[in-house]
Amino acid sequence: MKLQKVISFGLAGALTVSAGFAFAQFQKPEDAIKYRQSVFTVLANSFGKIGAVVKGEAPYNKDEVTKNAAVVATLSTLPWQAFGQGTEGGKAQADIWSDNAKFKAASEKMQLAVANLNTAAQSGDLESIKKAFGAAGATCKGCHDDFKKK
Ligand code: ASC
Repeated sequence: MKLQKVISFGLAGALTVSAGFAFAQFQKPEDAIKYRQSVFTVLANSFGKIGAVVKGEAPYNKDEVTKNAAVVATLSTLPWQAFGQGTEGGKAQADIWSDNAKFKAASEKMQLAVANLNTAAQSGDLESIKKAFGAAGATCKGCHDDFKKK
């Protein structure tokens, strides 16, 4: 095989694999909806556990808060890939797709805020944790106000 042919086959193969991956991940819109809702459920659970500490409803334990903040930070990167074209539904408002740049900006704001919460958790300073938690919660609420059905 000529080198050029080898390269073009290789490129076509790579494109097929990457496109195939996007489709293979969610075979039906309901799969994407279930995926993003599941991520938000687990994320909210860990975020809520930190919230209980912040509100004084649970004792402050640095290791616990650090673990939960790490879960939140990791999961914060995941839901967005499950809001692709054709996956409208669940509690998602249509604006997610019609004003996707705004949704993306809101998702990035949230990811930054929870990364800051993760840093604060590692510092072990409860006052910084409280501040970072408040800022992160505001990004959750902001996105819900604009993009989540009530
Ligand atoms: C939570 C949770 C949210 C946010 C939001 C903050 O604990 O489940 O969705 O905080 O209520 O305003």
